[in-house]
Amino acid sequence: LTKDVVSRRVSPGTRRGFALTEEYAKRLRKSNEDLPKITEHTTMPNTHHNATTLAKKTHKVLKLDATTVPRNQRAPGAGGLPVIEQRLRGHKKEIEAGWERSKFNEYVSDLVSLERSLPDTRPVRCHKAEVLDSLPTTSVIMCFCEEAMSTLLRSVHSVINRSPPHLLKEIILVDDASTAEHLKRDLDTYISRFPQVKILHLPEREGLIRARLRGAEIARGDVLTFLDSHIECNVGWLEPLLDRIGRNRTTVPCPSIDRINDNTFGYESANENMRGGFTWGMKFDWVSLPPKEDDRRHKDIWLQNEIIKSPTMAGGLFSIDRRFFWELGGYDPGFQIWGAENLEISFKIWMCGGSLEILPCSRVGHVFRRANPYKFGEAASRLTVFYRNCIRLVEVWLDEYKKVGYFLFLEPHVENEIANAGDVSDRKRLRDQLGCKSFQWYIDHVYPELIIPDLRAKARGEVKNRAMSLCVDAMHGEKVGAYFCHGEGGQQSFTLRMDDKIMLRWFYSVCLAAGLPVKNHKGAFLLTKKPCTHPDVIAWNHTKGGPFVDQKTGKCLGVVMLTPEERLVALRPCTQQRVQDWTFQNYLVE
Ligand code: LR7
Ligand code: MN
Repeated sequence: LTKDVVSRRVSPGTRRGFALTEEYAKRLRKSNEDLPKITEHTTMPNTHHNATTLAKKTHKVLKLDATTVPRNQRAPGAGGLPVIEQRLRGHKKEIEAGWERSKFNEYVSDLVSLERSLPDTRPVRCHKAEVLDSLPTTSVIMCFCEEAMSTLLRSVHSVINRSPPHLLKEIILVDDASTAEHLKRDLDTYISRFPQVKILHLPEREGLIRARLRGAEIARGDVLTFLDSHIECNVGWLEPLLDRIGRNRTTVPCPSIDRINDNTFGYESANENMRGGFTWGMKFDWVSLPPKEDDRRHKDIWLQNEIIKSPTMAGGLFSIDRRFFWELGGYDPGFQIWGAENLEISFKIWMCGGSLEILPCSRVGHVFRRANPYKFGEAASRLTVFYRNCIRLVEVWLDEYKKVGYFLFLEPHVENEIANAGDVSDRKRLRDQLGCKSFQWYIDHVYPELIIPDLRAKARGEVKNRAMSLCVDAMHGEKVGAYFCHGEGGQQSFTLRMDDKIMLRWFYSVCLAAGLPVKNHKGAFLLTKKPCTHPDVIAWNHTKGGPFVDQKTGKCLGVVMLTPEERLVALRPCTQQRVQDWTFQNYLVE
């Protein structure tokens, strides 16, 4: 191996990289000497493009370097730069087809080298950090379903090129029964040149959660590192992760997730002052650091192993001690296709004796997609799959808070889906056996900033005018309408709070308020939406099935017809007629 190859196949020690101890540097050199020689091959193998277009599109092979300076600065995407529009001219059809197939700009991805250089996005202070001389090894597990060839291979190359060989036990690719032809033979041929890469073609679609379990079952590294199949590992990404586990086997570190632009494939640095939270709809959410944490980070700019303790993880990218993963029972194998496993493992890690961290000194880019390139199956939609997974999660881990989860987002679907979510008694038993702490403990100690909505209310659900067969509809924008009742909740779902204000849905802290006078309707005022603490918010007198009377003006909730299409709700002089009577779907206090 030439010196050049060695230097580009290891990751740390570059400008901002962490400090190398002599012992660690020795191990690294040794592991590089043991490397089998690989052939340079960084262009796209022939997949759905015919040979001529491929020849036109592939540029000179880019020699990868792990520093900030690309070798061929003009290659598309080199150095993590966005691919410029000029390159796209005259390719509209192919570009559209690529979006359709992969839900990102696959045409652009195909232009970018499979081994491009990236900007080093680690904070400068990372160079003060040191890692243990002796680190655990890792198996990298990457599941994919209908992934574009170029993103998949770029992911694989980035792992091979930027992981010290002695730490990378193997890469396990799990093909979750993709139907695309190129993900079978072509892929097998391509990766056969890499002895450390194994591929598992699942005969049946398992979904990402069980696919990960299949990969984890055959993994032999000390640590499991899970990655999505459209990522790029940046320089020095691996050592900080393994270092945290080497120091404490119950620590579960995640890299900071940079963004690979889904249109231009530009590599964009992540905002560091964020960590993982969640919504009561059981969705992962980025939240800003609480002031105390933020302060600590700003004051202590030379902080050595800089870490952010995080209540949850996004789900796709993390390392975990292999034995610890199985002690925790892996993932719930009852989870289908996509979703909720990220919160399950987050809650479980914290509640059952571990801890979860984000490491700003470890960077991995991810292509955020707005839609999925794979199907959700015949029986259920994307949403029902997600609901059922949420039900399993909530039943097993949320204790008395499960009511909050159910009420807030899953209604009105929850009733229908509970029966479809499957049996969770095994998972509950597992939690008991592990002796995990309560969800209350998790909130108190890990996520005290979490806002817990007040579940008490006088009434909930749609607000129906029986005489006119209309429902109050929050719509979008300023106005509040009266529409036919669709029964789907959403914008027609309200809460009559204990303070007599009508709030949108269950949680938004937005209430119905008095707005502008209505032209040509004497004494009528439109309704609008304001934060529930705003002085224009209306408190109502109401008894079941009767009128809503504004406590301040004595006016009643009514309907004005502005045009035959536009019906809005308004405050109007009371008439004692049935057209001003309203019924909430559920009255909770008599
Ligand atoms: O049926 C499937 N089989 C699969 O193998 C469906 C998906 N997959 C693969 C897929 O090819 C991909 O590699 O599983 C991986 C994740 O699927 P994505 O990329 O469609 O998911 P996502 O990136 O939109 O969603 C995030 O939340 C998911 C919840 O189940 C997973 O935890 C994803 O790993 C997770 N991704 C990340 O955390 C990356 C950072 C995103 C953020 C924030
Ligand atoms: Mn993803």
